[in-house]
Amino acid sequence: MGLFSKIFGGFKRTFDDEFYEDLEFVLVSSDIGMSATTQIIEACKADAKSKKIKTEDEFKTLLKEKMIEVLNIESEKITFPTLITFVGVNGVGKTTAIGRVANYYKKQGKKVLLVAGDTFRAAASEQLNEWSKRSDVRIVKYAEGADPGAVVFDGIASAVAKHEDVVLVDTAGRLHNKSNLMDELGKINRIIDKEWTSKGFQHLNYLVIDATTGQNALSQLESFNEAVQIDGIVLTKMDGTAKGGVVLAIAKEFGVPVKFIGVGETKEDILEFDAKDCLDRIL
Ligand SMILES: Nc1nc2c(ncn2[C@@H]2O[C@H](COP(=O)(O)OP(=O)(O)OP(=O)(O)O)[C@@H](O)[C@H]2O)c(=O)[nH]1
Ligand SMILES: [Mg+2]
Repeated sequence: MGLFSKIFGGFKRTFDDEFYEDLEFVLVSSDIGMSATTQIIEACKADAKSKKIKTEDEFKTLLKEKMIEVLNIESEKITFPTLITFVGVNGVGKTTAIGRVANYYKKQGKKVLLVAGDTFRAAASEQLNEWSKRSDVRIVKYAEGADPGAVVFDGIASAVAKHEDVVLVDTAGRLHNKSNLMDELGKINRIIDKEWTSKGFQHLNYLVIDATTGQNALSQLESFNEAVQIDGIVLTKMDGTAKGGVVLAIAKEFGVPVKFIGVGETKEDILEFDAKDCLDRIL
């Protein structure tokens, strides 16, 4: 059920204390978090009074406006050439996101290179290879079990030599244990700093989050933030029954913006983040 129908439930409501208590409950149980919920409710209360809001539709418009304010946070603009590392727990959609983001930039006329930094599973680089064909972009990959640092090193050398605009690095979502995974990401980042960022080029880390995850996305962000600085979120699986309300909590509590949303499995199914469109999906 959508958030609005949970709040209004088909009844005609007056905007009194009881209404705001219900609203708070619905927002918090939609993973929006206490802090963002409080901000949204206080802003709604103030405006509902000053703007003399009477109808459900007027209130919905107001609520959406206040939620957009939470989501619209300043973020670093892409400057080319750029290298983006995609991190996240296993199965969230990192590899699929890279394949689709590759198509997105390719269509903008950019030269895109994929780097298969997930050498943990044999199928991982093969899966990325399929995406390189589908989106018609180059790939640098090694055999299973190779050192991911070495793949990234070679990927960067190749990107610099061929003047690529966008370098997208896939990483493993699962290793033997969590500290292994974080150590590996730290190592990849040090290589990127030395070989890429030192040349004055941009490097961003995107955390891929499955929209069906809910609150757990916050602890994923905390864990990955310990190893690397997370610059943006890719919110996948927004086409299903996903709610994705947690991105408001992430924006409010961590100041990390959403960059892309995944809305399916074909190469076209990735959208550049737009707060209004994203909220329409959440609501
Ligand atoms: N419906 C839908 N499915 C998606 C979306 N993004 C990814 N998937 C599916 O989710 C599954 C996992 O995607 P992957 O890209 O392999 O995930 P991953 O994070 O690379 O997984 P690991 O490499 O195992 O860590 C695949 O079946 C994808 O097709 C999306 O936006 N919508
Ligand atoms: Mg993968």
